Amino acid sequence: ATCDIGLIGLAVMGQNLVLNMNDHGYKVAVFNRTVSKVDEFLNDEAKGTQIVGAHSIEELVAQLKTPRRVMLMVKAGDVTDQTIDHVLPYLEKGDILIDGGNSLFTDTNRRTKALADKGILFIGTGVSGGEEGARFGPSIMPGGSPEAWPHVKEIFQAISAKVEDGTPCCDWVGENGAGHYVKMVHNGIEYGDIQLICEAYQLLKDGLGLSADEFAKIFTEWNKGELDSYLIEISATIFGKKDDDGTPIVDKILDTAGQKGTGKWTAISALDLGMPVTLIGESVFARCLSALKDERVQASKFLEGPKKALTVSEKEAFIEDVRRALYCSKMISYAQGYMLLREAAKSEGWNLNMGGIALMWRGGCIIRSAFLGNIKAAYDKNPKLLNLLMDDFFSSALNKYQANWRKAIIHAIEIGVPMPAFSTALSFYDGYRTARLPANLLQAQRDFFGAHTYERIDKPRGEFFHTNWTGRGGRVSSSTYNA
Ligand code: NBP
Repeated sequence: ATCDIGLIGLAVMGQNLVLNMNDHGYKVAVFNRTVSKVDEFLNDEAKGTQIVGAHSIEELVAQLKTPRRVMLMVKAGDVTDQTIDHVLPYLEKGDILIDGGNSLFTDTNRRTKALADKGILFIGTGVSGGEEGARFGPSIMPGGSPEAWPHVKEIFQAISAKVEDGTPCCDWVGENGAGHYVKMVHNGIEYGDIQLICEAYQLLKDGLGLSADEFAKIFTEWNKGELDSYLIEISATIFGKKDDDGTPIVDKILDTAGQKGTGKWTAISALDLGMPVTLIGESVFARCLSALKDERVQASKFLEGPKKALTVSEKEAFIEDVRRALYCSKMISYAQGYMLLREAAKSEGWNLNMGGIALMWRGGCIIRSAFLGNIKAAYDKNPKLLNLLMDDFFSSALNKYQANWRKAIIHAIEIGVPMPAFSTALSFYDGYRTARLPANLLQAQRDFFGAHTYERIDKPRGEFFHTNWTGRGGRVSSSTYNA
């Protein structure tokens, strides 16, 4: 047995990770359910490498040095469970099984425990960066059995992306499903970033009538400043790409969005934990609305927008308003994502390193950006930071740009452009900085119709009161638990 690691699942992610490991001097054995893909891979992309093909799981495992390391890059869900069941009979106590797919963190919690009972060390890891990341340096977010980490640390950090100073975008995240949780929130934030960019695009397109070529220039400029990021960069390239007939390809793409579930999982987790992660939620719903294409086309014939199209007098100034509004909304989205991480860590007993997570996302992955360096700096300055928005860098940027932010959204409302993510970000900002919200009235209503009781500002917290609002009710109140 001479191989350093075995990998099962030769689709786009698996193949590229294997080639990446090979580049870094690791000898990899590979297997795929459809076995013909193993030979195709060896005769094509992997030709001339030291990669070893296997035609069965037994053959794959027999190639591995002990303790054996087997990584799965297969479809998440039942397929991952089935594949684990197929590998298990060939493993021994102390071997390491790694799931690099987009698994739901609760599945990873379950698998880590079940495999630990069998003496197998399990890692559930997020791998981000798509095809190119996998090939040349992804962001890798591993969690699971802490004893497994020393066995994979070297190889994972070797193949991962690196930030400018050479630090790998891969470090231990935490126990059980922590790695997959962080990857899920990463994907949720990715949904948010994408939605924000799309809203900025529509506002400028409908508000100023800009062409794809003008967008290519604007996004190239934006990518040089505070918004410097992979998604802004690829958007600039997308706007510049022409179809065979010389017209921009972006203008020909059908406006219905797909999704594979990680944004939805993030929103569900936020609801479960009671965290107001509104921007990711709106981004998921925006994709759902986009998918109702036929219905929207029909509705467009019935429902009117504002009568007059407002014109923008200062074109350049308005583009700058939108840029600043995008930046402010993005700060809110990351603050919300970090609130969710903080709450999940509390609920799952994970000791998440918030600055370390920003560093892992700094390179290799889809949300990589200069901005993540500012998040890292905020947590370096104060590892116990309650909320990103309370860091000087973020609060002063919001204070400086909020007038532009409001102006952009007001204009969108006036001309009838939907801005769910921009506006929920601003509403969150205004809610979060409001010391007294109207929930006093809400509690009164709940007490009125359901005797749900309320606390008073002139009495200690935790003391509950009921008012007989109509003079007709009894003296019995409902219990005060929060569901
Ligand atoms: P897919 O998610 O399309 O998975 C394809 C692999 O799963 C193939 O090897 C396929 O084998 C195997 N598979 C399937 Br499908 N059903 C199987 C079954 N019943 N038993 C055994 N194997 C089965 O590939 P991918 O896009 O490379 O993604 C791999 C993992 O990485 C997924 O969990 C994905 O969510 C995650 N991920 C993907 C990306 C991305 O950008 N694509 C990024 C980050 C993470 P076959 O060849 O025999 O059909």
